[in-house]
Amino acid sequence: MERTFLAIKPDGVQRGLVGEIISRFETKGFTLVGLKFLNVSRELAEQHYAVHRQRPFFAGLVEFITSGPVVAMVWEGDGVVASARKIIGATNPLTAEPGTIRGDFGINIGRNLIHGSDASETAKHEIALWFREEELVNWQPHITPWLH
Ligand code: FUP
Repeated sequence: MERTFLAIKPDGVQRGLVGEIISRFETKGFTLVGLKFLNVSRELAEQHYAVHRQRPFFAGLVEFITSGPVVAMVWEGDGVVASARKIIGATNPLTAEPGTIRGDFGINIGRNLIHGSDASETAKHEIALWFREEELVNWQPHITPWLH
């Protein structure tokens, strides 16, 4: 079963959007298999955003993601990587479609509320970076197997 890594960034937490954001994936029918609330270390932030190391916004990105607590999650389901990206919306909240998380709640590209893995391989790498294997719960909802 496919998994993705999602993180509600400090702005999502500060604005009280944790429940709203989690709801979108839960009501869609995906399965939560990992969840933690943490202050992100500079080391983890730099590893997570390593692909952006040469970009001008890298320092600001690391500064921001370490500025306050983050909700880190792993969600499971067929097609969850691509579907979660759709639910999240475009990187720039100003151009993200209404109905997406960023389209509904954001206006600033540097404060776009949530991270979602961009591909299955990236997801595997990010999950391993943020979670130990024993922190993930292997389970399947009994009543709605057809959702997956
Ligand atoms: P996304 O996959 O939609 O989260 O976006 P990217 O991986 O391209 O970018 C990672 C983060 O860098 C974004 F969430 C916001 C930040 N960013 C900027 O601050 N400025 C930019 O021009 C592009 C990205």
